[in-house]
Amino acid sequence: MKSLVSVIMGSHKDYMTLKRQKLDEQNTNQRFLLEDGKVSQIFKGVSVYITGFTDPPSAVLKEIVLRNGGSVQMFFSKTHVTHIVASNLPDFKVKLWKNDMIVTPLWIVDCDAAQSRLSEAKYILYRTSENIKDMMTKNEVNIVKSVSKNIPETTSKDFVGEFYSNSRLHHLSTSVSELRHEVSRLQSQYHPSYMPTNRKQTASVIVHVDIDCFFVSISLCSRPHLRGKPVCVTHAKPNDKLDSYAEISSCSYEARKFGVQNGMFLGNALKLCPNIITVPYEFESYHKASNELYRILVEKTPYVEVVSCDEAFMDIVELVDISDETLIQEFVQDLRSQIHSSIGCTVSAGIGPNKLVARMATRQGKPNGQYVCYSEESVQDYIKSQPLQNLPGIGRATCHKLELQNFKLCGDLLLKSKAELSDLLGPKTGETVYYYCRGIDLRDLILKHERKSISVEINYGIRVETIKELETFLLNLCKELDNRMKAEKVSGSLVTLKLKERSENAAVEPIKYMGHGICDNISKSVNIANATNDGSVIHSKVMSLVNSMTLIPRDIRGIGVQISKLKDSSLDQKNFANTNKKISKGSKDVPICTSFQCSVPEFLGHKNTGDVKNIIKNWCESPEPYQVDVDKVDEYLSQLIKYQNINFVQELLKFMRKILKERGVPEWNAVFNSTLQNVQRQIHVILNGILNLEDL
Ligand code: DCP
Ligand code: MG
Ligand code: MG
Repeated sequence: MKSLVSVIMGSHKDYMTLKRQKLDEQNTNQRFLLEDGKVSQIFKGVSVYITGFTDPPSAVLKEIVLRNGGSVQMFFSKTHVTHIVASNLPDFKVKLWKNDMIVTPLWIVDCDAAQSRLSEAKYILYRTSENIKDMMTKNEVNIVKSVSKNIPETTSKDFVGEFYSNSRLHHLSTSVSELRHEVSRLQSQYHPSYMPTNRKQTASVIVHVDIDCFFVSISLCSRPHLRGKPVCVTHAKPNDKLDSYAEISSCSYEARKFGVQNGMFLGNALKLCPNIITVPYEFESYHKASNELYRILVEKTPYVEVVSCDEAFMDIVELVDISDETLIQEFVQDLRSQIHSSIGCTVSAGIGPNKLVARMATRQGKPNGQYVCYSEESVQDYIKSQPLQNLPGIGRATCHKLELQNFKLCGDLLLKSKAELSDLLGPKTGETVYYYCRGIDLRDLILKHERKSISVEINYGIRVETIKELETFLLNLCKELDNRMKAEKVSGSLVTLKLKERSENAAVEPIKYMGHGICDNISKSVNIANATNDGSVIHSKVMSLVNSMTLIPRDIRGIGVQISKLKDSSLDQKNFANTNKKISKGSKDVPICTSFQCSVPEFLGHKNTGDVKNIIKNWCESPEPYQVDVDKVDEYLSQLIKYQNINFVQELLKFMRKILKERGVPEWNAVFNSTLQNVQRQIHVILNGILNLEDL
């Protein structure tokens, strides 16, 4: 065999061939070393490439594969690798390997445990049409469609509401924004003179509180007989089996003793803890408990930062004598007891000079305890001993890079300069890690929040056949957005439509029932001249985006609408250019609604049809159409349609057309046509009808 050195001047291909031969030899040697020459053959012909973080780690997987007659490749190659093993992959790799067999590490573990080569079907990480076809021909897979679940049709008007009422991620994200509102309300209730501003952490005593296994603890309040048992909260049914992909949102500390963790699939948890008891979500109760938690905190001080539904920071510097650690301990003990007796859940706390240390100290206190790490000396000692993965916000990839260089604990990095860490991890992360390892946190306590955007996005259960169905779905989604904007008292002027479209080679039905599978992300935005919080106006803008795209409706797997450039809606100006001054005061008060039941919408503060027509007339006679005005009229017509006041819609359109026909200005005709199209589209969607153009 040629040595690697002898081919170094040759082609890259030669080099790689030799390198692979060498690795194969190493594989074989290791195999025989491991089993005294007796090798199980269950992975014969299997050549795996293990990538990213895996559970169990790659060294363990490698050992299993080799022990069972397979081989492990250090580099990916289509010709040499039969199976890619990964727990998770970034989007670009999913696309890159869309036609390859990607299995979860569990396949290797389970084959080893069963001492037989199990079908990969249950262990495929992402399904593409290719690998599904492949498995279908081998008759190995039950197509996921056969799973029956009670999901309403995408276009049904209940879909959006039902999705959001069952989606825990939705509850988690909206609960944070609702809690921020609630906290600012409580701040003004309990501390009327307090003006919210973000607060530097210098000279602070930060307490971090976090409820122990929050969702489970709430469930146990009404099920005391389950206390002390392994319990988890999940959407699954009690008779779910080992292949359940239902995610565990919270598990009791008794379940954690078996290795069960939050975020694990129920199937995997059942393997670790067959007696685990599942209980359903109780969103309303979480909501009440979170509000009460924050009420207790804000009653004591306005310096409270909302972190999540069960977790907050507070600065107690003005509440206790901070030179006496015993007093700090007592204060936190009392606080925890008060929370426990009020909401029935135990809570843990960490105390430190900043958010970083306080949060890490909570870990130490869990469950149902507290840990103070406040003096300079104790902070240094404590942080030094912490594994890097305990640093909040420092991801796995960063830890992995550091581990490769043999850095495992925060203390291991103390000799590294900021510049060295920045070179290794990039400037932002490098600097954060540099400070965090010294127990320094330069962030403020966030007490004032400014929302940049509001989104509604659903990437589950989306299956539409036609643009009309997409339009109906978007209308429901925009109504949800309308509700949220009104709840937040904001309006916005930039609308973004976000779609997930099935990638070219992705399976029509992905592994997760009604999930989105492998998709391309598409996003397109449009400005609205006048900030709005009216869902129907947003809908018409979104539809203009849809109409400007080439879409295959049945390939859409995720739909979202975002509104940004937000402003306080109570400051919305009623600025209809150049018009208000010409409203005739004494016009006849004609009731707007002539046929259907309706409430009367306002147009720039006017409900009288005569006044409305005067404003519109004045506008139609101005030299050029202003976009602000077009939007206002479109918005008003949308509201009339929503109130089913079609007669007045028709009357206004006739009225406008008459004036514009006489004027014959092309720009104005274009504006009228686009308004007319908007109206037709909305009438079609909302009332399933169409305006009779003859009558216009
Ligand atoms: N949660 C969730 N999904 C996530 C994270 C959290 O559903 N990815 C929910 C369930 C948790 C609650 O939020 O009960 C609070 O999250 P924590 O991270 O605080 O977890 P727990 O309170 O369950 O456990 P711990 O005792 O570790 O805080
Ligand atoms: Mg918690
Ligand atoms: Mg928490």
